[in-house]
Amino acid sequence: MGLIKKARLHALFLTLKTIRLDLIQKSALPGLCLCSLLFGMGLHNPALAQLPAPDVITETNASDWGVAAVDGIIAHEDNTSLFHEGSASIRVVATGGFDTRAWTPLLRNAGWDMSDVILVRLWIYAKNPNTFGFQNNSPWIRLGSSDSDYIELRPTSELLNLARDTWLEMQVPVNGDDVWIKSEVGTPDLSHINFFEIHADTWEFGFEYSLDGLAFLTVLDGPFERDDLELYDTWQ
Ligand SMILES: [Ca+2]
Ligand SMILES: [Ca+2]
Repeated sequence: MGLIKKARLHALFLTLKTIRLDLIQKSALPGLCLCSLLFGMGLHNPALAQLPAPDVITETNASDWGVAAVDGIIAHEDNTSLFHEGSASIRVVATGGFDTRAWTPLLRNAGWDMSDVILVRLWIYAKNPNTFGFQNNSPWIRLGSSDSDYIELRPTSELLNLARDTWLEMQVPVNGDDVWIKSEVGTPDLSHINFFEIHADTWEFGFEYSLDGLAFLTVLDGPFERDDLELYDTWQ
């Protein structure tokens, strides 16, 4: 158990010691009273409550995604003919040869508390007819508090080429590791993340990909299959 959780439990213990349990027992609605008390103390875990369940934002949810490209045309849609979880994925099609991006929610106003999130998981299926495939270590993802305050995670290799014509599971540690290099622009706040964004670039021009099973996972969702993740350093 990590220091943060230990500290929280210790604070909870101290708080409970000061509670007049006789007052709770005398309440006409003791259960409600206790629930209200615990809610007020944060034990309802608002971080988890605010986060979307796995795949919700990649399940017939294209209307809440936005896309943009430096050049060419980029479009997106719900893809009900190619998916990995549920009954649809988010398909992004680009004709250009420079940076492209797709983000959710559309208004970049999610307000997600990702303080406890250690891993972003998503499945991706790419089609790229160009000889050398993707470029600039695609895909790179951003967790943003604003357009100028975000965490960026970029692989050390052309990872998206491994997703050509097959589903590839990506497990991206929020703190980065040897596979995913973390950088920060501005002062992003994990307790207030307003959007998830994914970028890709290609040699030559034109490609597409489909995203599915997007999930923001905490240590409670583990154990995770990758043994090279240094996920637990701050929790043990
Ligand atoms: Ca889905
Ligand atoms: Ca390019």
